[in-house]
Amino acid sequence: MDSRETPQSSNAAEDPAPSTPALDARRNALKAGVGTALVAGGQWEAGAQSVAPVAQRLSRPPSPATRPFVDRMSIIPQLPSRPLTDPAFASTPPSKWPNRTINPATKLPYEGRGDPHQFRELAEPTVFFAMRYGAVPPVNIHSDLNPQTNFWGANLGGHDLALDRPVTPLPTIVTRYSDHRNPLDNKAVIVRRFNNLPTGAPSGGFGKNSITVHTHNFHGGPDTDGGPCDPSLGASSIDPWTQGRFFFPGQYYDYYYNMKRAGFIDPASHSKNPLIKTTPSNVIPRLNPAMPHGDVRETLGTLWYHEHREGGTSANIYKGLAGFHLIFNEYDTGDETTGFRLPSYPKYDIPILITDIWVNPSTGQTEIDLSNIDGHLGDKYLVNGKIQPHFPVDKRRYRLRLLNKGPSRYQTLALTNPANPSQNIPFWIISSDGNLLTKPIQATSVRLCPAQRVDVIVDFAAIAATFGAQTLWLENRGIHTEPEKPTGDLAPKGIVANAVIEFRIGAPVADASANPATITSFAPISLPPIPTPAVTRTFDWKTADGGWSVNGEVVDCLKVRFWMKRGRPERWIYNLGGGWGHPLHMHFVEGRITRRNGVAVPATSPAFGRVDVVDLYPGESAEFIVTPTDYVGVYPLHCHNSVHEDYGMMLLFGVDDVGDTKAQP
Ligand SMILES: [Cu+2]
Repeated sequence: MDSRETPQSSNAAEDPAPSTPALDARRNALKAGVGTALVAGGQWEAGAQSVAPVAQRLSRPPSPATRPFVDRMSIIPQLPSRPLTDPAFASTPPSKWPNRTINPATKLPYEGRGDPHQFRELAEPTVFFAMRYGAVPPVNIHSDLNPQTNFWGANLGGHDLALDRPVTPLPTIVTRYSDHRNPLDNKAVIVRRFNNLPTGAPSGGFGKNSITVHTHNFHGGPDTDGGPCDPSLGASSIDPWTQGRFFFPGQYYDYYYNMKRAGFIDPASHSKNPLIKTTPSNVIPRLNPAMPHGDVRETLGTLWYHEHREGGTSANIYKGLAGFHLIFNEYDTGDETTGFRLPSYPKYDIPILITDIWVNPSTGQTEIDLSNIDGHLGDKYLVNGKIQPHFPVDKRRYRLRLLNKGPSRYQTLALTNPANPSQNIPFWIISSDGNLLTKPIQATSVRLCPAQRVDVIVDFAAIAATFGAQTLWLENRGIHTEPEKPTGDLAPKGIVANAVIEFRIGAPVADASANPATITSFAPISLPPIPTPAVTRTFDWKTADGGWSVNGEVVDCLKVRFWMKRGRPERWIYNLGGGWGHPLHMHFVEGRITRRNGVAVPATSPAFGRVDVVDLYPGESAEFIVTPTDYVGVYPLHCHNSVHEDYGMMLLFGVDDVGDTKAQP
């Protein structure tokens, strides 16, 4: 047999990576079901408030010194679409049902997917992308450091990885919604992802080569959601409830995006008989006659996609397996001369992926400390693959799409004129987690916890004129020194170590984009009314003995903790115990935060918008209103400090036509 492992054969074969003993012990305990037994015995509640001693947390030496703003920020390449005659598809065209034929070379099915694409008969794909995941060749992240060898990425879909080499951040996927004014329009998409990751021990000792890709937060079926679980570990039987989500080296996985907004299924087609279990295989595919492409108010714009396998997400994202997925539409067109006239993509609409890394001074390589279950904090900002880069800008308006990749750091971002840090420099917030607000809101700072996105409009011409700035820092003022929580305090402005990017303002150029001050509404993309919830559930996010829990239980990939009913609104109460911060992410549904710490969120706040991450600081609580629509199946709810997620802070919930009313799932 070849060097790669057959995943069905044993647990040991699943993970060729020798990871840290602490993580393995934790995962083995989870796999052995120890967690459930301990819950039954009440041991989780007795757990210590902190499982990692402070000395251990602080024991890492700092990264090597690097000069700020030496390297230029990269623009992330865009993934090209491909014809079906491309080698990526020619021998096995994408189909609704997965290709479970056994590949003699790997002894595995050609495709990792277990489920058929839900509702695919309503919109057969018309646009095709491919990408191949693999190791990134040695790459320069700063001129003062040696080339880095621990990153994984994906290429632009070319057949030959030696010619079309993997990059990180992953290529930007750009798609469009089907035009909601034209029932016959169809822009449905397939992204075929090949796993060409190395089969030996991973570089740097971290990373898992069995992967699943979540597009955060596309409204898609469980087959395409990139869920974290695969209890079957590649078994060849097809069962709609297997949660078979992984694809292994040598396999591919077809992800299907129908490019409709939420609300495209006719509620009258929901099953009315509670005795008939609604599964992905027996849902009735019938379009909503009132809105066959869904509800325009459910439009998303800035999404990102990332690896999400249970017990390995933090290492795999840290290793580079994350990128942007942008969706344009009839109004947010990507062209500043049409629609809302937001700055044109790609020249003046810039996706910016921010993360913080640690470079081990003894190896010179980017590494992650997985022994600390509280999280991982780096001491260098890595922005589109460069440490503390500079970026030349024209003297005009830009749309910056900011993503905090995590794994653990909460950010509070502001613009600083290094020549005069006392100035408060305004910009415009236009979206929260990829959802346009009702209109642009002016601000001088924005909070961004792990996995959150914000689109901002920065008018470099106005800032240069008003404040005399020639350069401008995007600066993180949030103080976050212990991985499990931010302090909530702000550092003074103008500290160079806190600078994420230095913008260098150049000459004025033509600008046809709208002045955000004159945009009074993003209608018809607008906020739907907040529905009256029919069910209330409470979720306590807290420590458990040796890990992190939701309501005292760690994740169990064989257990669906509660069931939502399609179309029925729910109120979720999130409580944080102890002194921890948790960014809480629900797949598949955009929700509304109606109250924070008992206080109603005002309609004038950016936090009034639709979100998929609830950014809770230590001791906070929130009320979150969510309504599942269209798809049935199983999805995760989890903390997006991905180290917490890997150590158990996740659950699976289901959506069907019956639902339950468990108050504390
Ligand atoms: Cu957490």
